[in-house]
Amino acid sequence: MNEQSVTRGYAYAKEQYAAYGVDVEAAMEKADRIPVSMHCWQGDDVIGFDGGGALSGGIAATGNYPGRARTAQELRADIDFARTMIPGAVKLNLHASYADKHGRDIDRDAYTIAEFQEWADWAKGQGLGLDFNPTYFSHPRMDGDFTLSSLDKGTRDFWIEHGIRCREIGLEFARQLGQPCAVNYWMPDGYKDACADTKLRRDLMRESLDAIFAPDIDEELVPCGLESKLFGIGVESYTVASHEFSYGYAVKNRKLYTLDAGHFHPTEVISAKLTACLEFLDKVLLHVSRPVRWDSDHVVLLDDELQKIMDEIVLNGLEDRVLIGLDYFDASINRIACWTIGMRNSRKALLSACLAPAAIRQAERSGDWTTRLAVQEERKTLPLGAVWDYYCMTRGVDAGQDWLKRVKQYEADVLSKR
Ligand code: RNT
Ligand code: ZN
Repeated sequence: MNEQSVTRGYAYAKEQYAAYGVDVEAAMEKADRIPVSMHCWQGDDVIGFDGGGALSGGIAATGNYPGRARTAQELRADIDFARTMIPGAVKLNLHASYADKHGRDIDRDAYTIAEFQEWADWAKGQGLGLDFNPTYFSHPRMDGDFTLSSLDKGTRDFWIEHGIRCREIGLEFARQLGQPCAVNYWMPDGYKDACADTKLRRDLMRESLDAIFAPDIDEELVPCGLESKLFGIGVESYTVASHEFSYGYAVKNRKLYTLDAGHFHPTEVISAKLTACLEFLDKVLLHVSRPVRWDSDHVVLLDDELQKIMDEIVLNGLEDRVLIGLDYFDASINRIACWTIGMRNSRKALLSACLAPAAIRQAERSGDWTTRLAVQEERKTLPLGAVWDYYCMTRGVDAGQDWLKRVKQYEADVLSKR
């Protein structure tokens, strides 16, 4: 983009926002600092490198666009490239299935930092923090769709050990990288068809989670979240770790609750749940995603719900209590564009939240709901795009659609040769 025209647009935007009492410079700085955790699994369709080769557990990446990362080296190179187009504070969210076993016969119940040292070294070199996830899917030790709530004790124990290992690895990441590592627990456990006993599996799941969280591991450095879900593909009728189960467990045991935007009934939105959950929890984790008719994990758009999520965080001063992460996986278009679009949209929505006129809330407080509605509507057409372009330009990241040309070039030079 032309630097002069971006600068001109910015000068105009600054004036427009100033008329609403908004300090644009301060808003850019604030939006820039809020961490967003970028999910590694968009780059390879959630397949991972520890042997599974295929995705299971009620989730599915659809499409077969060429260029999927086949090795950790390729995935890291793709992330490095994507990050040149993504402004603002970023963390990288890793799954245990991205372990590098170095040819050894080692399973998920025995992973240590050794299987992730390359990731930690790379993250350190990039100044990136890491978040982490045990992988309770795509593995032969799954008992159908059951893991921590399997009726078989040996199976449960295997997955309990995996859960503990991931807390230990998270602690190592936090120590090596000098920032907390959030560990998210999502288990696909459930039944495809109507079941007779809904209690037994939940009893087992609770016991297994208690065992995972029994070892004393600093929860400031390794906050752990429990992700609920409504249903999965092939697991439609009953989910062990449902909303009530996961939220209840988190509240009772002082864990985090993970809200995934695709894990609720179609008319429910997670933006509406944040301040309610935070009355009873210290922190929540977010999986910002986009369900289309089901938990389809489409690329995050700059839509009303994304804006509402970021508004809830920023306007309520919850930046330290809501850990933002993305979770989607589209294999039907360029995967690096998927990351770039979703990450840029998330940052754009954060910027818009930081630019929101205080007059809206002030009007509500004083009972002037006419002004509240009027300014809410005016806000929608304030020149966010001009501020965004300037923000990108001054952070050394492509403004406008300039990034797309570079993605196409990378596709021609690198991805198409895979
Ligand atoms: C699945 C959950 C879970 C996964 C990732 C890969 O429905 O959303 O968070 O998408 O852990
Ligand atoms: Zn999720």
